[in-house]
Amino acid sequence: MKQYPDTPDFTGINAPIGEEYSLKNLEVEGEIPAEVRGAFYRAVPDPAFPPMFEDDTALSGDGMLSRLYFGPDGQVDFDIRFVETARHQAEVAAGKALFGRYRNPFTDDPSVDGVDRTVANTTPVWHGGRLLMTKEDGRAYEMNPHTLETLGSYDFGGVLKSETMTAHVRIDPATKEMFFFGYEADGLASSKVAYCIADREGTLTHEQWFDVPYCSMMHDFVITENYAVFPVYPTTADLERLKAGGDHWVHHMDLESWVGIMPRYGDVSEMRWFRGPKGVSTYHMMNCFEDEEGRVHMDHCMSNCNAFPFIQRASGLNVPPQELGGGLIRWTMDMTGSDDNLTQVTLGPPGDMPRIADKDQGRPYQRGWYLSVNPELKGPPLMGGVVGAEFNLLLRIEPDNGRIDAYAFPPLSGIHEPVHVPSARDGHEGWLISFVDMMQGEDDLYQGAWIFDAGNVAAGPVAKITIPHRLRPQVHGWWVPQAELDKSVRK
Ligand code: V55
Ligand code: FE
Repeated sequence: MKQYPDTPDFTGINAPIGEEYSLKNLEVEGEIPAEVRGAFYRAVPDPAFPPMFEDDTALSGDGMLSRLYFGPDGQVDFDIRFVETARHQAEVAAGKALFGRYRNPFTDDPSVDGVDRTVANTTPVWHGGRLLMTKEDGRAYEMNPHTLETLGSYDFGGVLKSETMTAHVRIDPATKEMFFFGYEADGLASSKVAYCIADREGTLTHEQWFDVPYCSMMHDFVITENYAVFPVYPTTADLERLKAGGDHWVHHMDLESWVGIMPRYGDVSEMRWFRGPKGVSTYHMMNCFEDEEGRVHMDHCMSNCNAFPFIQRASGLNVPPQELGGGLIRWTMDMTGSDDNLTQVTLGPPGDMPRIADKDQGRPYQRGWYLSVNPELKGPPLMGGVVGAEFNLLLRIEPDNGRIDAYAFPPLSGIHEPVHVPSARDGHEGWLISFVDMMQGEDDLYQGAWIFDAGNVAAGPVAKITIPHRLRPQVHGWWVPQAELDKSVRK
């Protein structure tokens, strides 16, 4: 193609930008809390070239690494650069797209046979003093956290065997170990999953492989103090379909979901499988924890069908966002029993992009935050992002009692996944920082980063940073405090 397609994935807020730039000393309204010092890294997909196929998805955009940096004196700077993946470099050299459909190498230009096709566009991950850019279809790329330069594909110093690494790792707050997995670990449509642990320095200490009930789009997982928990939802891949040039993912409304649970330092042969409802889909878990009765509670942002329009199309489904149902759902698995049932309760309304304080990872927790769509919005939402419409409600929920506080954005506005910045003050819940998009008139788009008091989101932002340059929607972000940046292994 010579031009970007005239589809929601490539127009409006999703129109490609493809520009690397730096902005210094941004304008701030309000006061930046003294505890907010460090870097907010974000992963932003942005296709550098018009795609080979008209029906391409925003999920295939080249990864860009963006940083909002809060300097020691409260100065705020912004930078964004491409991840120099092998794929991006091959396309830049050719001056056009060479990689075809989402996660289907059989549709690529023959000149890039065997070239790593990940775009590293989903989550910036900080662990062991290293910054990685991740996407679940391949291995991570290591980045220089100061210059945003790409250092290359990352295999934990030659130790990782899995060909893939999730974009959703879990870091234990006590041990600082990083728990992660990679699905399709040995190739396309495989049911092999690698389960891995890296110690606090980032050394890969464990890698074990197991089989899932079927090859599934395993986007996220969770840990507790004693377990590793692997949810499996019925969005499946098929090698023959891929070879025929078809879609990687098809969602099945008649297929069961599963949750595999094993001792987190145990052997994969100890995995116990619990059977969940048919047809449901979750991208992100908020948290998971054990109670004193030996039950495991997993809180996840579930919907009654896969939310991505391009996956629905491939599956012969057409469920608009407002009919996806679901909610913030708790599944409870009893590890003391012997059957494979789980129970389900609803904690909060439908939404996604959950965030908890790092200290609460895998533990009983009193509060979490996520994004939703305001049912009382007096006007249209802002179209854009990867699901079609942006979220416009920031929620704080107390999972124990269902209490919810919210900050509502006006029509034609959107909010992206917040990062959480902890506070050292006793009883203070810390801060949330989110990028926001707001149409203020016919063609007047405001974009910025807003800081909220995490314990009082309803009060609205305590500070607003204006970004005077168009931004493409982010996927996930990661907060790295200054003290951690100072311990970076890369200078
Ligand atoms: C997601 C995002 C992806 C992807 C698969 O948010 C799932 C979910 C940005 O890429 O490839
Ligand atoms: Fe995700």
